[in-house]
Amino acid sequence: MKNLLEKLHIDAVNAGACTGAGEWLTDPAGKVLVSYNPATGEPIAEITQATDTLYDQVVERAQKTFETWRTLPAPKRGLLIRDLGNALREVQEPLGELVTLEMGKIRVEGIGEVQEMIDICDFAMGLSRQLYGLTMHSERPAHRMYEQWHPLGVVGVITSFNFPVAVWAWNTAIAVVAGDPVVWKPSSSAPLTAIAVQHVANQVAADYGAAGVFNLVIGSGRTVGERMITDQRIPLVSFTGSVAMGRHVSETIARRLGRSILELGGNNAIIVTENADLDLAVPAILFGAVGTAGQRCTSTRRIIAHRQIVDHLVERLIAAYRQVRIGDPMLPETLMGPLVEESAVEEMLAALDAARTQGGEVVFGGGRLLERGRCFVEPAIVRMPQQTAIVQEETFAPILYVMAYETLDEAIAIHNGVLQGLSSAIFTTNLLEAEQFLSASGSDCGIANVNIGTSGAEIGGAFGGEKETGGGRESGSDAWKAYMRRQTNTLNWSRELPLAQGIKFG
Ligand code: UN1
Repeated sequence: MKNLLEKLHIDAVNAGACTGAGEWLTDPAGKVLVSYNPATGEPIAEITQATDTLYDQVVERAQKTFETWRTLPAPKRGLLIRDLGNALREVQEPLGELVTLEMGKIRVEGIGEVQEMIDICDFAMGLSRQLYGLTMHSERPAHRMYEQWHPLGVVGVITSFNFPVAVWAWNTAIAVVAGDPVVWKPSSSAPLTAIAVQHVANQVAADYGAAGVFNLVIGSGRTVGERMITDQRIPLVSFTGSVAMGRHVSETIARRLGRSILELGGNNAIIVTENADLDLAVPAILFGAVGTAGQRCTSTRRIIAHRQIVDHLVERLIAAYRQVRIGDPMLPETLMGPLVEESAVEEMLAALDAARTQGGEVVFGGGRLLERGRCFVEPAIVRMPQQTAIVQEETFAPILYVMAYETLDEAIAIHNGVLQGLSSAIFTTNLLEAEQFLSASGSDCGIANVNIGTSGAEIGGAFGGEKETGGGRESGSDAWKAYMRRQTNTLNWSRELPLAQGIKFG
């Protein structure tokens, strides 16, 4: 562990705010935050959190940097992000391992998370030459009309523990290419991964004289988070977290007429029809429900299976769940590590109790594994007679509810009968069923897949969801537009002044 921390420049005590290389900031008044390894319960290192004064210092620095950063041509800004991607390639393994150490996802998933960071850097680099605006035909002679996309300003990025570094990268790679400095508030459950990333970003920024582009402020939601969402200097805040917090973030930002990108809860389902290839469906469900110990926004939480195949599917799932090795997330044979903290274990157990009270039967797992550690559980499969209140909630743990259906219309109604709308999938070899699921009257989610699971989206698509998921889109496609301001320009190159709509004035 010591070796790993050294490689990533993590000290025993780390400053909780930073604006660039040699610009780590501490205030002795800052409260100490200890980061623990959820697999062992042992402390890893400490952080002196940012105070109000440091927060202001960081935002001022970012704001000042915006004045110059926005004038650098976008393809030049893209070079910085290209170099960030290359620097991340160099630390992919240790950074992935630190993710594992700090929040408990298995090592291959930690390394995969860093791959998402690299991928989005490549994407953003290409994007830096493709920030296209439209041109329009003016109704007036010798007039030209077009739109251009300008940098927006300082972007606040608030991330969650479950993808402690990838979500920063999705936002930051795009924002920085768009011309916006970023101020990052990482999760208090995964602050060390943020410090490691900041060190990498500092190095790259220094090569470009671009200190102040990547900024970090570590502190609680109540202090730093609250400051960010009320701060007029931050025109856009991208927030990943719970629906309850997201509602507060959205209301607060709306009050100051700022912009937000919200990435909130999911309650993702897979419909398995009688025409499904179960050899595909079973491993997809396993990865979706048990991967990352059920702690992805995109984790599979509900299975809606045709009544003809539901029993067989559950048998096969139980057989697959039996093979899942639970333990030290650093070991290559482990498929499921711990939950992030003990309170998550308690929430899982409470949800299972509620499911039982609501008529559910736990057909696999659901117990604590105290002999492994305080944050370890067995993943659970629960058969539910219908979609009761607890099934409609997102519990951030490896619980899979299974329900049966008769007709595809009914399956889609159950599927859409929850408040969240992030990711969804259907397993079928029947084209008509697949198309119905993808149609306007099919899945109501931001992501809808056929014959692949709900989690593990690629960065090239826009990522996000509908309803209580918050409507935000990050990452690929044209999600970059949220990080820029659109300006419509009309240019008159005639010697007349014709008015629009044919108005004669004076
Ligand atoms: C999240 O859980 O917040 O699609 C993000 C996926 C990952 C990202 C999940 N690419 O599962």
